[in-house]
Amino acid sequence: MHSIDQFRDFFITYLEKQTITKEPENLYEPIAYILGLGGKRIRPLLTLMATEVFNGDYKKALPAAMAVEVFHNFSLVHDDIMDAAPLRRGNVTVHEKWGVNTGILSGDAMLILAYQYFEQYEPAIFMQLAKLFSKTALEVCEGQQWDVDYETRDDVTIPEYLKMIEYKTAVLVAAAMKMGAIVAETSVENADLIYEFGLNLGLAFQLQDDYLDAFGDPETFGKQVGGDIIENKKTYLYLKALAFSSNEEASQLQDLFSLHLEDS
Ligand code: GRG
Repeated sequence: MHSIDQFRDFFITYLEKQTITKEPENLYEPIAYILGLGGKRIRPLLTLMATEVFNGDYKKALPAAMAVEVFHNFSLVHDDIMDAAPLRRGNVTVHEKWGVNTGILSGDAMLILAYQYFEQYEPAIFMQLAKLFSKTALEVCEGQQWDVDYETRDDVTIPEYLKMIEYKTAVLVAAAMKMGAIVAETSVENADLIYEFGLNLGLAFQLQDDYLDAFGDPETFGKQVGGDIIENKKTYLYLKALAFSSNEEASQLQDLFSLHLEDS
């Protein structure tokens, strides 16, 4: 089994070989820009790892890993427009550099580009990847819509929050892993199990992201610290703070925790 650092290197080498810049240049330049800004590359390396876990060749998973990373970056470009965010990965955001209209169009183009990476697979695998991708992309939209809606609501519950982050963030992590399983041509049962694992990993990941927004080091966080609070985002920390200040919310939180305890 290769190490996480090796998988990241394999992915970055593949990404750097991609020809992104075509005409019109100002549509494609932002795509190359955002993909070149780095980031942790967590989702694509999870795809490669999942393929290898199920005895597949990680090289076969590179186009699927690329599709996941292009989609993720597209969602960041559009998210930054919605939040009017000045910084992404410590650099100027796409819409700040090229304007909102180009940001929207480049994001749209990335969504299609992501899909095109699946065309490199044989029909049976293509069908499974495309189906999973469509379902995931829609769920990400749904999660993002809830996130937007909750900005103007003060009665968001913890279960609502958990569903929102499951859709906004966790389903893509889960799909990234399941795609690796699909490429490895493992059993449906294995693919479903790794999807479940990815969902939980994604939830933990978003909870940590919420925490870092409030307490992260501005140098390493790469975006505006406290941005969620400024945007009135309903994060786990926010809702927990609310729970401590309201008896009704506190008892709801207790019910939720005892439910989890009963489960375990
Ligand atoms: C039209 C399908 C469709 C979607 C658009 C904008 C949007 C809807 C969704 C955005 C979802 C979003 C931004 C979720 C946040 C997830 C998150 C924690 C992002 C940060 O991920 P990292 O930390 O970033 O992996 P790096 O920079 O490391 O890649």
